[in-house]
Amino acid sequence: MSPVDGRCSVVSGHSDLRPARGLRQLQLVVAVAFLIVSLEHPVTNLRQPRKMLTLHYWPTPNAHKITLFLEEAGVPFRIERVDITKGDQFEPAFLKIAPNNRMPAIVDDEPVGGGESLSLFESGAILQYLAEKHGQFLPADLRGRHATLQWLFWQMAGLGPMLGQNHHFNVYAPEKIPYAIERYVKETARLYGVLDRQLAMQDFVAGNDYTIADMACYPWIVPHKRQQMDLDTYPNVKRWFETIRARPATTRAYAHGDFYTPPTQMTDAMRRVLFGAR
Ligand SMILES: N[C@@H](CCC(=O)N[C@@H](CS)C(=O)NCC(=O)O)C(=O)O
Repeated sequence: MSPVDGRCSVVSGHSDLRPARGLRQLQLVVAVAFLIVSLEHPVTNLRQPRKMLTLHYWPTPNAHKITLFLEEAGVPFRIERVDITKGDQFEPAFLKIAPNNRMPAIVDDEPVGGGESLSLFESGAILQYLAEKHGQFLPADLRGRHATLQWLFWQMAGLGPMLGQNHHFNVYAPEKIPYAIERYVKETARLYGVLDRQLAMQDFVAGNDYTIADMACYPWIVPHKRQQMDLDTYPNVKRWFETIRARPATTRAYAHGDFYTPPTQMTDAMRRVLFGAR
């Protein structure tokens, strides 16, 4: 075989293909320097145990909130997958950090002030923690801070749970119950109306800056078609939605879920895990 044949050139062992001695020494120096830098670097840190922020994650709206923050703020993190369709949320190790058997959850090995790793569940609490730790996406002034937390709580107590019920009765329920569908579609429309009126007055949910309140709401507006909502009816929500969708960090945040393609139909096994009320 010819030495230019790509399949054999790597394993040929021909001395004429080896780099000259000087070049080999240079390669060695570069490799050692890379190793030394990697040992301390926050992302490639090779020392064990590795201090990191771990996100317990499966690609759903509540988890996208957290990747939105982490990508916007440029915080290094690792993902631990919690396959909620197979029941990972009931594993004893996961329940120790998230006793409500729901993800997302985080474990931060480097909390401010040091000490034990800090674990948290509930996406709203996680967003507030990260915003306070990194000093981003939560205004420091009294009014701005509480406007943001107010809309964050609105999402956690209203938008999320109601739209979740909309998904349940519209998409997942094996039996189509008109009363339940109508109830949650109407409530969804009411909440979209509230959001639309708020966004008519300012660029983002809690003011003119992008905050954790927007990060909490946006992933729940992504599936608007499945909620039977038409964004043309809510022009301010549509403008806001398109603005956030166009942010490079939003693309990076959602790419973490690219490994998973949700099935078009929910299987009985998935139904038992998710709706078996364990
Ligand atoms: N209020 C919680 C809700 C979390 C939640 O419902 N997570 C869902 C996925 S979006 C889950 O883990 N479901 C697993 C199950 O239902 O067993 C939060 O915002 O973090």
